[in-house]
Amino acid sequence: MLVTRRTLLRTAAALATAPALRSADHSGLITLSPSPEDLEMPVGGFMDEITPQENFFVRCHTMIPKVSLADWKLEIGGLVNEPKAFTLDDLKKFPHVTLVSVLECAGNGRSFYQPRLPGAQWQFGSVGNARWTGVRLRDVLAKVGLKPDATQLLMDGADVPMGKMPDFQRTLEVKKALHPDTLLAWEMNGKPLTAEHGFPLRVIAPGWASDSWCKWLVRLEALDRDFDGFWMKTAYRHPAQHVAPGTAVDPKDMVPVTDLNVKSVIASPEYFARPGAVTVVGMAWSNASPVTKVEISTDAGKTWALAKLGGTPTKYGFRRFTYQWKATEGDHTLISRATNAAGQTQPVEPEWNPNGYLYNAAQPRSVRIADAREGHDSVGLPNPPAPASYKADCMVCHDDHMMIQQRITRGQWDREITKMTGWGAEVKAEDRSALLDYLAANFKP
Ligand SMILES: Nc1nc2c(c(=O)[nH]1)N[C@H]1C(S)=C(S)[C@@H](COP(=O)(O)O)O[C@H]1N2
Ligand SMILES: [Mo]
Repeated sequence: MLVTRRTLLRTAAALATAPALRSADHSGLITLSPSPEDLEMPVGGFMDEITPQENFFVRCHTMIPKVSLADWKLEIGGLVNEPKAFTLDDLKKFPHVTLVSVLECAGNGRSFYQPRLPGAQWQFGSVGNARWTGVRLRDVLAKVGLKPDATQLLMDGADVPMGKMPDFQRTLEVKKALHPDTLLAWEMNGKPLTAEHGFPLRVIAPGWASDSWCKWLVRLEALDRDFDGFWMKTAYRHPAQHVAPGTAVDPKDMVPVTDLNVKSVIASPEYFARPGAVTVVGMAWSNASPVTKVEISTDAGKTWALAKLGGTPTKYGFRRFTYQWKATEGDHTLISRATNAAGQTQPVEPEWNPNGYLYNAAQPRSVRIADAREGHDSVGLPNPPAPASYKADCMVCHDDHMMIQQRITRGQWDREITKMTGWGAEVKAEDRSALLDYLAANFKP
């Protein structure tokens, strides 16, 4: 189907009039993009071992779909002996499982990469830790009988793409799907999933980045081959080997993002503290291999000391760490560095990759120790008036915030315009250079 600007506007208008389904108050989150919603948890959120719903980051590629439980079912087909559709009540008949796991966006930390990369400019907080309740995916698959030649499970949610953007469809390796910790969950922290987190059902793939945690799940299809949709073949891939920052990588040398990296974030102190005894507090997490050690440096990495691990250890969850610091007046650089049971440690140098995934460098943080807090700068908004095409072509689906947080080069904006035109934005040839000038001048690195 050809998507004209009219149909695009109509879709946007229809979605805009749908009732608000968000049930959590997200006013404490950092808005990267209000629509579709990309909301980040501020570093203070790393004080909580279990992240409450209102503090939990939100990442949506499209508008949140309106799902009515009365019409909802999960269809399972493809290479199975007996294709079936399950209601939520049907699923609730399988044995229930509750587990604690971190959910982290593959793009978390993207904003720290140099050279900079396009995409949502997450800093620390596109990650949270929750208690998920549901059933084992493998129990449900046993009911439909997965055929022996099935290798991948295609997951599809109820979300509909905007314009000509490809539908968010991803596959899970059958081996991961059959792992006893892989769940189909309807509850987060003891409450039904809210709309933004995937009501009524989402995939829980502990230890893996959250692009594999399909929300609003409506269909699973067993395949005997790799799926070649955009979100598997092009997106969510990173180089198999280390590459120098800025290198163009041949797509054949890229592999899908799966396991998370070991990581830690200091929650407190955030920017300021008074001189004297200061408790450094934060959270560390990892993949299927639990965190075994967190080290702290208060002198920009010259010396390191062991932090104390606290809280409740879980296989896939946040692990609290604390460190008692005798802070003296002045500016200090704090760094935390976690290690897991497999011996993986956070690197000092970020592992740059062309899509900006799985950032886990031990991140230096500046803290001022002083008796009085001093003022800080605020971010300025773009100045010269925008060309009409900015409003007509970009603002149909986005909002200024999406542009502000990018901070990318002119060449990168040029490629973004090409990508967006491919996805249905109707940028007229005569408008393109003014639009590019505006984007490049106002939303630069
Ligand atoms: N159906 C569907 N599932 C999805 C997505 C999506 O856009 N559509 N986004 C994925 C990505 S990239 C992330 S980071 C997580 C975000 O989960 P959250 O919004 O519950 O924090 O959902 C994942 N599951
Ligand atoms: Mo993500």
